[in-house]
Amino acid sequence: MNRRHRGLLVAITAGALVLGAPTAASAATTSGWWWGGHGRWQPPVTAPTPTPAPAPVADTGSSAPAASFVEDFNDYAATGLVAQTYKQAWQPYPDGTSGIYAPSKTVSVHDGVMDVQLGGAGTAGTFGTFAKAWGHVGGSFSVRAKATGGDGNGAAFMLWPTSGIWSDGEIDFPEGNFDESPSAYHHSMTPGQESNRVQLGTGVSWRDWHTYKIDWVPGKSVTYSVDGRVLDTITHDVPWTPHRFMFQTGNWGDSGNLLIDWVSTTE
Ligand SMILES: [Ca+2]
Repeated sequence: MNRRHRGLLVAITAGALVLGAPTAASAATTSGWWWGGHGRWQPPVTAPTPTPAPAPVADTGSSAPAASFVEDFNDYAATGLVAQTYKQAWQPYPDGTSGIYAPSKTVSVHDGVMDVQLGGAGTAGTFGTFAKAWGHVGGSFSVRAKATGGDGNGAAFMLWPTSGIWSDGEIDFPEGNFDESPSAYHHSMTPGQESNRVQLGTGVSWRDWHTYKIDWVPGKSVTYSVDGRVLDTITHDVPWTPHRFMFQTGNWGDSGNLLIDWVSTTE
């Protein structure tokens, strides 16, 4: 049985968090559990539809296209204050989600990077503004990241369907254990076959800085690149509905740090 099916397909409606049993947390302690292969945990929790709010002016990098959102993480934010300081850029899961995630205890911003502590609580959240983060239909999605420590843990950056319906398409990049090389995973959109996916190895290490980019043309193609080097362009199982760009880390493994220098999403 696929562990993702055994896990939590959690619907969160406005004002009501409905969370299933945290089976994934216990499953994560079993041997052989890893990020990029047969055993991943449950699909990401579907976040509540954000209340439209006046969108603050986002930080705009000079090198980015005018239509893109860029966050360089240049403003200091102590642990517990990132959601407030970066409300225009970072929409974390509520602490306690799935019994795994507690972003208010793990994430800080200093020295120009988002610093995600590993080895305690897990972290998950969506990049972008409240107004637009859940509405991506195509575009370019980039992140520059590295990790130290965290063996046995890993990260998955992904485009996840806003509908929460897995067959609307899952695009993961980069994803993998920190003590291994990250990959891209392009999932099937055939209902019941969503766990089938194409894997594209990067050949690079989490231990060094790399820039990972997804170029998504709705219904047509997804191109995966690392440091400007195209891994492949995939033209099947290409989503066409709204997605959000997010990442998650687990609450297991060694202590360490996932560092995110900047993130860019088309808006
Ligand atoms: Ca930075």
